[in-house]
Formats: sequence, structure tokens, C-alpha cells
Amino acid sequence: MNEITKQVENDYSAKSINVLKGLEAVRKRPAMYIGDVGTRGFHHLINEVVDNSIDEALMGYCDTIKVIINKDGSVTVDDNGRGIPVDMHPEEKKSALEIVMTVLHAGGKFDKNSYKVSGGLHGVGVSVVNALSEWLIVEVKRNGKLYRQEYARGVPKYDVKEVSTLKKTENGTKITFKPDKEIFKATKFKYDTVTERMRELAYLNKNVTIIIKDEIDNESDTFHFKGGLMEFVKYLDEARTALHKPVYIEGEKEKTPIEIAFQYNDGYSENIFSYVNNINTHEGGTHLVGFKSALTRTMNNYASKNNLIKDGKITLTGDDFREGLTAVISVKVMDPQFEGQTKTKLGNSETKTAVETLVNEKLAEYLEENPSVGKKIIEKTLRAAEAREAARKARDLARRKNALDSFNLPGKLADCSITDPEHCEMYIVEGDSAGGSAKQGRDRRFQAILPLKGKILNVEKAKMNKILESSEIKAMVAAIGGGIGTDFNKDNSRYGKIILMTDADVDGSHIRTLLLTFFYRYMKDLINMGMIYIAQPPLYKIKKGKEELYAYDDDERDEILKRFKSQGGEVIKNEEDIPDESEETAAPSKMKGITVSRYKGLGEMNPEQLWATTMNPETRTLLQVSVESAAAADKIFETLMGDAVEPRREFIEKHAKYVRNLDV
Ligand code: 0RA
Repeated sequence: MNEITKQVENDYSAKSINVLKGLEAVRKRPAMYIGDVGTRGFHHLINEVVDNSIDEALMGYCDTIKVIINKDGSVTVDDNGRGIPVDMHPEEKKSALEIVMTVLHAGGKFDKNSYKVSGGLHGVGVSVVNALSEWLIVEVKRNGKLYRQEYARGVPKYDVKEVSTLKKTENGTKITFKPDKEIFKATKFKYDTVTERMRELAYLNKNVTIIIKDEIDNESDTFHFKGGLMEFVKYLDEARTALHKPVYIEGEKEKTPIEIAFQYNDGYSENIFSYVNNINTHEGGTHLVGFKSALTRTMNNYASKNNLIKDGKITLTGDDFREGLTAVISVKVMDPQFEGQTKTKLGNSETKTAVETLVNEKLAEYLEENPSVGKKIIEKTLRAAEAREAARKARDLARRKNALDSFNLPGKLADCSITDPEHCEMYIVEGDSAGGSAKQGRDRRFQAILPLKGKILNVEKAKMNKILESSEIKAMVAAIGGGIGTDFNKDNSRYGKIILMTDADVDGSHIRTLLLTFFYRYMKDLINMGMIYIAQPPLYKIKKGKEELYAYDDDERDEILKRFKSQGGEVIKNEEDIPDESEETAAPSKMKGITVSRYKGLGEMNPEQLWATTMNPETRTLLQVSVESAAAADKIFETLMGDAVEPRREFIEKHAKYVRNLDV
């Protein structure tokens, strides 16, 4: 062997070792690459693969993406893009395909000029999915041939091989992977979770058709929206009454492709969703700032030019122009800089100028051509300005009475003794009797209890001044202490966790939805920062002799019953309608009897039981409320709480089987 080949050999083995080290790093700390190993990270695997196909589509090479949840729990993502290159890499002596599939962040090296993401959790590359999969198979159609390679936990089983010759020049990439159960707790992809993102991607990329199929639950959908964001906005406002057809703006400025659609409805909330390279920028950023300032400026110019503000005293502010506004802004940025606490805030300053210039230009044009829409918007905005004035007065009045101030804590709040918010939590409890038990059962050092009487106001249908008159809402605002609405500042929250504890019945879930709607609309940052939780009280108490166990769902109850029965017990008292043959042949009242009782409300538990089952941090389970897709959450609240009856009926019928544990 001469010197040169030896050198190559050494490099080659060194590189192989690096690949293994890379895979090991991903498997050791998966959360660093995909956020977490819970349901979210699990579903993120699909998004990661689909994002690569979407990148192909963005460059105009791919128009159809199929996502299939297979019977064995694996997922196939199949696109008709160019196909991952398969040629040999001269230095590494490996197929480019193998490198893309096994080396962290290798994808970008082959393909520089695209709108890819830098930073954040997206765009880590398909090699991460490979490393976290029990097995993965990639098939590439390219150069009139079909190529294949398989991997086990990221390690290739064989070199890339040519499998067959294709008749015509078909191109594409097909990736099938099975998430590794050594890494993920979840094993089943939820159709609705996957669908939500696929629908969103189809709205954001109007040239793409996305087909999704679930071979386990036999569901499927095809998404293709010719109208792009125009249709997205209509979909978001389906349950609202729109005042006009969506305004649609599309163009490119400073090499930044920009697409925007918006419309006004007869409601009061502001719903603007912004995206950069298909990623939801929850915290907004320069593209959003550009849009807002162009909207305010152009609309104000239009109003004064056409003498639409008769009362000289009124000035229309940005907030006025966003009341009842539903908008989606999508930009494609070459080198996006993400900032903010969750890295979802765009920082590129040139993007502000780009969006602002385009909207100023196109919106002015649109208003000239559609004067009736312009007039309607200005009228709506004038009413918003009047309501704002009324709300300001109501807030001032409430403030003067200190009603919203945490200096004046509500009487029914049982506060905790520690004051460091990071260690404090507040339970919002349905009803005075459960509130009483919670007050006695709690650890008063760090747990505060705020009992609420029955149903709170539906904020989806109320204006700010009405909201500020509601005593239950005033109590929550004062107890939390961070203000409300545009004034809200999560850093002033007196508690790090706010836990909703409602009964496990229809009323309880309604109250919970009302509370979540309130937090989503008026203290959204608490949700963004994961500070809102839902308590999980048990559904059953199962007793055998002195032993008492709690079950949080039917499966757990059956599990416990099975164990008790195997120890020689028989159900003697079944207070619930449990289909159970042993009920018929109830045992004589011997010691071995089992009692099953169902908790109908929190109030049925005594303070000790409530502590042990639901409040003790060592043993309780809490559900953290997160907004996976803000657009989807908005739609859920609007549909469940809004005026339109038909979409609500449809929604409930479609989701009837999920509504029991509907998470937003
Ligand atoms: C690297 C380079 C090129 C395409 C791709 C990767 C690619 C990756 C994935 C993942 C799923 N589908 C995909 N399709 C393509 C460019 C290839 C060229 O220049 O022809």
C-alpha cells in the first residue's frame, strides 16, 4: 500500500468512527436534537422527514408527498423530488445517500441555495431520525434506477445497492422508519396530530399535494390548496362571520418571498399567525412587525384620504386595526436568525423592510380597487376605537378600586406562604366544596387555592369591559398579578404553575375549556411558557380489605380488579355500571370482598384523599397545556365557544371520540 492510499484508508476509518460517535450522541441525548422524547418529539420525527420533502417542493422539484402510518407502527414518507444523490463521495468512499442518512447536518452540504432553517429544533436532518429508529429503509429513484439502503439504529446494514432499473425517468425519495422503543415512550402516531401539521404545510405551500393515510385506523385525507393562505384564512375563520373576502398579497422583496392573507370578522380577538420557512414563529419577529406597521399606516392613510374619520378626536391605533383580524403571514428567509425564549422570533431586520414595503404597496392598491371593503374595515375600526376607550375607562375604574391589583387579593384565595413564583403553584378549583377540601389538603407553603363558582364568562363572546366586570375573572387576574390582555406580563405572575382542577364530568370539562379559552386569549404567554396545567383526579377508588387503590382510567381499574381477583377477591359492591360478570355472583360478605366506587366530583374526596391522589407533587400526574399549533388551538376555541352552530356540531361529531381528553 502506498502512502496516499494509506492516508485515505486512515481518513476513511476515522470518518466511520465519527459517524458512530454522531449516532451515539443523538441516542444519548435525543432531546437536544428533537426537543423531547415524549409525544411531541415522537411526532417530530415525521415532521423532520417531511420537511426535507417540502424543501424539494420549495425549489420546485416536488409536488406530491405521501405520508403513510403503516400497520406495524412505522411511517413512510414518499416524495417525487429529485431523489437524494447516490454518487460516490471521492474522499469518504461512500455514497452521498449514506452520508445524508448517517452524518449529522450533512444534507445542507449537498444543497446550499435553499430556504433552510438555521437554529431551532427543525432542520436537524434526516440522520437524526435514522439514529432514533429501530430500523429505517430509504429508497431513491434517480438516474432511471432504484437504489436502496437499510439501517438499524442508524448503522447501515449494507452499502447502497442498485435494486432495479426503472422504465422511465421517475425520481423521488421514499423513507420508511420505525421509531425506537428504547428511546420513545409513545409507540402509536396519532392521526390527528400528524394531519394537523400536514394540513398546515399544504396551506403554506400551495403547489404541493400532501396525502396522508393511516393504515391502522383506516383514515385518510388529501390536502391541496390552490388558494394557499387565502384558503388558510377562510379555514381559520370558518366558525366566524367574515366581513369581506380575504385580502391576498403575494410578492418578493429583497430576495424574500412573501405571502400574506387576512380578513376581518365580526369578533374582537386578534389572530395573526406568522411563519418563517414553514415554521410557526410563536413569538413573532420582524416579519410581523413589518406587517403590523404597514397595516396601521396604509389603513390610516386610506381613512384620512377618503375622509372616513368624521370625528376629528378619534385616532386609530394599531390595536384598533387588529380587532377581529385573522391573518397569516408566511415568508421564506435564506438565513433566518431565530431569537426569543423559545427561539421562535425572527430577528432579520431586512425582513421587516421587505414585508412593510410590499404590504404598503399592495394594500394601498387593493383599497383603491375595493373601496367597499376599505369602508367596512374603517367602520369596524372606528367601533373598535370606541370600545377601546370604554375598556380603558372600565380598567381605570377597576384599577382605582384596586380590583385587578395583587395588593388586593381576592377574599376567597387561600394563598401560599412562600412568595418565590418559581416554587409556587395555584390551583383553580371548581366549586366551593372541592375548594374547601383542597384548602385543607394542600401543602400551604407552596400551594395556593382559588375556588371558582361554576362557569366563568365565555370570553370568546365578550368585550373587554364585560370581561373586567366578571368577578371570577377579576379574582383570577388579581391572584395571578401579571395584568390582563395586551398589558399581561408573565414575569409578574405570582405563581410558576397554574393548575386547573375541575370535575371529571361534562360540566367540569366545559369549565376547563372556558378557563383555557380565557388563558389563551388574555394570558397567552402562560400557555406559551408551559405554565398552565390540568390536574388529573382519579376516577375510581378500589378497596379490598384494608388496601385502597385509585385508578385514573378504565384500563387501570381493570388492571387492579384483575390483581385483586387473582388474590381471591370478588366484587361485592360496584357503584358504577361496570360490565363485570362477577357482580352477578357477588361473594358473601367475607373479608375478601372488593368495593369499586366511582368519584363523580372532586367534592366527594376528603382532604387527605385529594392530597394523596391529585395534589401531592410526588405522586400526582399533571397534564401540561401546550399549543402545538396556535392556528389549530385558535380554531378549536372559536369552534367550541363561538357563535356559529353548524361548525361546532360538525367539530363535536368528528371529534366525539377524542373530546373526552381533548388537548389544545
Ligand atoms: C441532498 C441534495 C439534494 C436533494 C436531497 C438531499 C433530498 C433529500 C430528501 C429527503 C427527502 N426527500 C428528499 N429529496 C431530496 C439535491 C439533489 C440534486 O442536486 O439533484
